[in-house]
Amino acid sequence: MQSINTVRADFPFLTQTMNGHPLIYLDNAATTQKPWPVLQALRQYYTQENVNVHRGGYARAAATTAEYEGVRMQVARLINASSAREIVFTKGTTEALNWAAFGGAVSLKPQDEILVTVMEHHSNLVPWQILAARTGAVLRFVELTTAGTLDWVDFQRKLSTRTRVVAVSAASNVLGTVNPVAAIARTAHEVGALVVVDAAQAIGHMPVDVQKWGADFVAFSGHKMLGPTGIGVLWGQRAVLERMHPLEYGGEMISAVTRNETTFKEVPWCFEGGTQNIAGVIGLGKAIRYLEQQGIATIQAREQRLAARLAAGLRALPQVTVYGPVSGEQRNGVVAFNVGSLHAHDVATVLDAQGTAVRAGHHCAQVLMDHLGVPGTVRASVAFYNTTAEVDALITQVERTEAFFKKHGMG
Ligand code: C6P
Repeated sequence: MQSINTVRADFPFLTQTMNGHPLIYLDNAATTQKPWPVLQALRQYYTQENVNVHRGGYARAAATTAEYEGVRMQVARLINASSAREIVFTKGTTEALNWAAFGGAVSLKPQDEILVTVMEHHSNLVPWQILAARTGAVLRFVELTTAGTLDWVDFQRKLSTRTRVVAVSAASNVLGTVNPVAAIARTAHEVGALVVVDAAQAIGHMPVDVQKWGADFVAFSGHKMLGPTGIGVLWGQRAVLERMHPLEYGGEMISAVTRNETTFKEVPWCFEGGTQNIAGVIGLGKAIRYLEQQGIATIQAREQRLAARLAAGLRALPQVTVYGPVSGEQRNGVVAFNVGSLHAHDVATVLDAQGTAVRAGHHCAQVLMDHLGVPGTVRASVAFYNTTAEVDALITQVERTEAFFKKHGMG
């Protein structure tokens, strides 16, 4: 990786102030910042490459179509898919997971079971809840250990021949827990369940190898990996994608249309009806190239180091509770915490006043909040472009917050 100053110079967002202080952006799990190559690609697309894809026969249309399809190949290489035809472009993780649930790859009958974990983001929970309600299937939850990791014994206990789907996040957006996806997929396949992986917090932060994972679907968002918003990916095993039906019918996903019937394009193009987010795809391609230049393993090591430093610094403060595994390989860059009995939003407001951006609340993981017994947490999430000075500043700010509220008889 380049020096931290060189890296930071690629991210114009980071040079701002907030509330009169240099901005410390520690909300990277919500969305990551975009480097110049991505920003320039978006500008270039709209100023010089803005044509529709898969339609026009003129030179510019062919070039933009080739660029768009080139990004499909880039995505395939990034996640080690065996073919670019296993890559479906979506709006983001949420849409991708909805495709996985409602696209017809899963067919459920009453008393079939869907297994999710207590740490799932609503995007990998609500679709399964709805699918269960529509089909009479039963939604079951794998519990967590006291360390905040998936309880493997409970997983094995709840997995049975009735389990038709196992839906699990590769990495939690609250606990920072990294789940053993390959082992989960292998075990779930032994009972014939379909395995759906929410990789929103893994992609761009750790190596993702869909062949090693061996799942059936993997979903992620471009905006959490330095790319634009409004673009994401559903990867599916080719045979599983072939079982799916389109959820959107109309332009460009067809092969031939007569007055009475329509035949559809092949996978994955039959799932990309209407004009797609072409700029998003092109920006995503530049984000992937940027990540690969920095090196995903290097990024992971740096983020783990920063998060471990942050978690250790916060844990050392008497009133602070840090959630999730202590450190090491099972953790990503997310650190959720609370300060005494202070409301997470109050803590975040105090940090905001000092120029630090963190998220507070339930983080779209209310089942997890119930499990933790709190209405919400503060959450700091690092990216490789954060500095140790920023992490240390947050620790000092939390320490001061703790002292301030204590002095005033609160918390
Ligand atoms: N988590 C966060 O602040 P979308 O919004 O579709 O790009 O991603 C949804 C999603 C799915 N799974 C996980 C594990 C996620 O973390 C997210 C998005 C953001 O934690 C926004 S709620």
